[in-house]
Amino acid sequence: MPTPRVAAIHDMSGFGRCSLTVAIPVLSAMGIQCCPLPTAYLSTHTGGFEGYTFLDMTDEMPKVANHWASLDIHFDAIYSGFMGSERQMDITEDFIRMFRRPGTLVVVDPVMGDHGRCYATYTPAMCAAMANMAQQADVITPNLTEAAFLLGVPYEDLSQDEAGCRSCVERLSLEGKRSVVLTGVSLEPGKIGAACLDASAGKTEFIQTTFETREFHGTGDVFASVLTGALVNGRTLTQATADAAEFVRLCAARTARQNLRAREGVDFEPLLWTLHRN
Ligand code: PXL
Repeated sequence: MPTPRVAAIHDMSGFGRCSLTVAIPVLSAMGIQCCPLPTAYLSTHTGGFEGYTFLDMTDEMPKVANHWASLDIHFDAIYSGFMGSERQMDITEDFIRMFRRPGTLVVVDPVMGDHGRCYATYTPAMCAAMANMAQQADVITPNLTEAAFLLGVPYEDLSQDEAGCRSCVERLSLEGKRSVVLTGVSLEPGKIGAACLDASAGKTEFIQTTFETREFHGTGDVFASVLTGALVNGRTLTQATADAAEFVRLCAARTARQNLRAREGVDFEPLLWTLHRN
């Protein structure tokens, strides 16, 4: 089988383990070629650091897309995440239109915020543009905060029990047109996982694993990268969700044992081998 290829449209944060510094190694470890299309270059991510640099790469993106198109490069999946400007959502939408072929999987991680608040560099206009762009996706992977933004409802109004999550993923599926993996779902104390609505099966399932003591930055990116890789490798949405939840759990457990600060992300590198496909 030829090596699958994924276009990854995210920022590159030099320190802090998120977005491309997670997507590239994770997809590579899963036997997938990752072609990065950076949206911005930051010295660190924006969660927990002061004074980070931010180089916006919006103008570069269409040039990269045009060059790739001129080379007739095909992608098995397009996987997007953190965006640096409003226009990048339109450019990403154009990219999807340009490169989508029958069978191309489009995963949009609508990275916008966490714990009920949006990230420092996001504006309401960017959140609206993200919701618009995410309509192109086959699969979206919002956390509860991002789900509230996409639905245009206050975060406090989303009830996080099973019925609430079911209703949330159903509303986010655009009447069954796209699959939804809602992350950060905790159905009982000490557990964490996701609710996934598989649009092709028309079913919602819950995956719960042990919550490993505390939260770390970038776990959403680790989750979405493993999920994307697993889907590209032929796993079902439920299997891919379980794979992603288990890898995040392993990483969080290891990182907690090492006493690392949350802003450094999860210490995933020594665990990449567990993702290797036979
Ligand atoms: O993990 C999401 C993310 C990605 N990229 C950048 C971020 C964040 C979250 O804070 O700041 C630059």
